[in-house]
This record gives sequence, structure tokens and C-alpha cells, in this order.
Amino acid sequence: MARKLDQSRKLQKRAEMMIPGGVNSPVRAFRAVGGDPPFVVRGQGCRIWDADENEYLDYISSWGPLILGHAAPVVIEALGAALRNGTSFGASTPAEADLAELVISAFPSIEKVRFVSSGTEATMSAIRLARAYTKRNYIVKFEGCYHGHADSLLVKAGSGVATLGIPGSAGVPEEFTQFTLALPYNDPDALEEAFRKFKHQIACVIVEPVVGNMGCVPPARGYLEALRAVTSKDGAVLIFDEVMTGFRVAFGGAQELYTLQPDLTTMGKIIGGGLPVGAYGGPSVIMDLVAPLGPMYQAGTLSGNPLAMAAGYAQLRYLKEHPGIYGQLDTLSGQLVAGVAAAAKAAAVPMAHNRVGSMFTWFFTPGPVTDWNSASKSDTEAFGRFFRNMLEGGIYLPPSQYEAAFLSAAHTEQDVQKTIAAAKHAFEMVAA
Ligand code: KE4
Repeated sequence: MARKLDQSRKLQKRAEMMIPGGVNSPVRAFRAVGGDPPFVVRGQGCRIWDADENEYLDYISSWGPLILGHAAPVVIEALGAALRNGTSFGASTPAEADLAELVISAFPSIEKVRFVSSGTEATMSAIRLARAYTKRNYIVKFEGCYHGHADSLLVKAGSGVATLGIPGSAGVPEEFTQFTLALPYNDPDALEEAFRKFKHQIACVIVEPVVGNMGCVPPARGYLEALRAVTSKDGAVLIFDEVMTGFRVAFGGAQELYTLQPDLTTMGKIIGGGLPVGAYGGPSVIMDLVAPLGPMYQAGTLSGNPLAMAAGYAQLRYLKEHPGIYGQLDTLSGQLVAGVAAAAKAAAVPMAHNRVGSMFTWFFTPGPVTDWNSASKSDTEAFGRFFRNMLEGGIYLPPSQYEAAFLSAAHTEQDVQKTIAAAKHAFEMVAA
């Protein structure tokens, strides 16, 4: 029986009158998959409920932050305690250094960290810092990688090697992307060529060490090492954007998983425990350029907000005290991804999949998916049908083929079996 969606539809109509598309972030509008977005009113563990009281198994986890699940007791308790003391002071608080200490304990490449309020702020600031440190202008990013919506990062996928950025959004002047090189991911030759063409002119390379934003795409063997070698040789700053992978693929992020240290790291999502937190960090020799110590300016009214610090600290401390969580997430995610892939095969639905720990994507293409060129061959219509059928079955996947899904520590074996069963049914519908 089809879900009731009367309340959500009513709420969508109301929201659209006052908020563009009725959403505060575009992907939530379901434009990529069709159908009516449910308005969520409550989350608990791995479940969320919408305004019509439909229940869903959630594989978005607020786009990554909720690795312990919704309303994790340790996070709620910490928030409650902090809340009774006030919400924000615009002054330093002990909680900021507490969280900084935890983050630094997980990332040996980081001596100092600055907290901001979003991943976008973190990457925007890290790039400004890399330019200040190197006194160079050019930056390298990769097609299919997303680092937030700062002007210089909103470039169209580059056509061919080392093409200068073409604005990928209205309102971004060409002058703002003229120093942005967009290269194919997992392509060491393109990287070498860019550094030959722009020798000693590139301030930084910013990369998702495991990509989540074209769907999950892991680095090819040796690729991160190639990035490290070419940037060290040229004197460019290597920035690992670990907004998604930080504390997700390992407690120490991708740099722990692949035992490789960048110069700067950006973070977000999990470090806020579901509240708005971003961060950028690295060695003091670079970080000491940041105001008020140095000439690179960056500021934020709610940076280091005490509620956000409390939520992030509670979540990270729980992860630190329960390292077994990562093995559990890996095993259960492996079962889920393999089970759904087997269901697709049985239904003769062409599908590839990528997974690193508890972040994963099923691609509606034979694959393999190793970069934007191969990811973009996916049948997004088929993904849309699959998505809508899964939603009808009470399984809430990210509403885009080009997003990573996440499993949380709150998901159980039963939840995974239920999801695989829903996928079998959904494939029958897609294949029909
Ligand atoms: P925010 O500004 O959205 O906090 O972070 C930007 C960002 C930076 N770096 C990486 C690797 C990211 O994945 C993100 C944001 N991720 C998207 C999901 N793909 C957020 C969801 C959304 O845009 O609504």
C-alpha cells in the first residue's frame, strides 16, 4: 500500500512559498530522483519518521555526520548539559580546546586546527591559507569531487587535461575560476602534465582522498602517493578534504587508512555530531599564518559554538573509546552492499558498486566506476526508479546517483536483511 504523503506535500507547498525550492540545500528537493520529499520530524538510531508517520531505515545519516545514528544518547546527554549553560558566547570556551585535542589525537598530520561552521568554510579557508603560504594562485581540484560551494571551487568538469576552470554556477565570474584547474580523478598522467604546465605556480591540490561526491570512488592503487610526491616535489600544498572521510573510513580518516599524510586537512560532518562544525588543520608552520597570529584572515560568529563542540566531542570520544565500531561498520556494510549487488545480478540489472568502510554507492552501470567519466555513464533514470521503489519500501537512500550512502553503528543485521529484501522487490519493479 502506497505511503500516505499528505502532510509532507502540504509542508512542501508551504516551504516553497518562503524558501527556494522549499529546501535549504538543493539535493533535498529530490530533483535528481523525482517524487515528493518526505518532511522528517524525528530520528532515532537508524530510523527516521516523516510528517505522515511513515518510518524509514536511513542510509543518509544527515549526509554523513550521524555515524552513531540519530539522537545518539551520548550526544543528546552532552548537548543537554551544554544547553543549560547557554548557547553561544562569542568568546573562548574550554570545549573548543577539548575537541581540538581529540581531533589532533586522531590526525598526526595536524598540529593546530581552526573550527568553522561548515565544510565549505573549511575548504575555502584551507585554500586561502595554501595560497598565503605558497604565495601562488593556481589550485587543482578533480572532476566529480565536491568541496562545498566557494566560488573558486564551482567549476565545470574540465574538458581534457589542465583546462582552466569554467564557472559551474551562475553568479561566479570567470575571473574567480581562472586559477582553478579541474583534472580527472585517478589519472596520474593528467596530474603530472598539470604540474609540468604550471610548474611552481600551483598553491595546492585539494582532493577527496576517497570520493563521496560522484558516488563513492576509492583512490586507485598508488594514486594518493602520486599526489603526495608531485606536490612535495613542486612545493604545492596537498589538502585532503576529509569532511566526509574524517572519522568515517577510520578514526584517523583516509590518511590513517592509506597511511599517507597531507599538508592540510579539512573536516566537517562527524566532528559536529550533527551540529554545524567544520575545521581545517595542519602543521604549525602553515597554521600560524592564520589570524590573529598571521596575515591570512578568517573569522566566524559561531565558530567553536559550545553546543556544536559538545556534540562533536561526545561523538568522537565515543568512537575513540569504542574502536571496534569501525570493524563492525565495515562487516555490516560489506554484507549490505554485496547483498544488494547480488539482487541486482539476479534481476539482470546492470550494476557496479564501490565501498570504503561504511560509505558506499551502487551505480546503475556495468562499471567499473573509477572516475567522473565512468560514473557519469550511470543510468540515472534507473537509479531514480530504484530510489523511489526503495523509499516506498521504507528504505531512505541518498536522492542522487552521485552521492555516497552511509551505514551507522545503529544499523543491525536485521536492518541490513530488510534492506536487501526491499532491494530484491525494487529490482523486480525496475526490471518490469
Ligand atoms: P558543507 O558546506 O555542506 O558542510 O560541506 C561541504 C563539503 C565539503 N567537502 C566534502 C567532501 C563534502 O562532501 C561536502 C558536503 N557534502 C554534501 C553531500 N555530498 C552535503 C550535502 C548537501 O550539499 O546538502
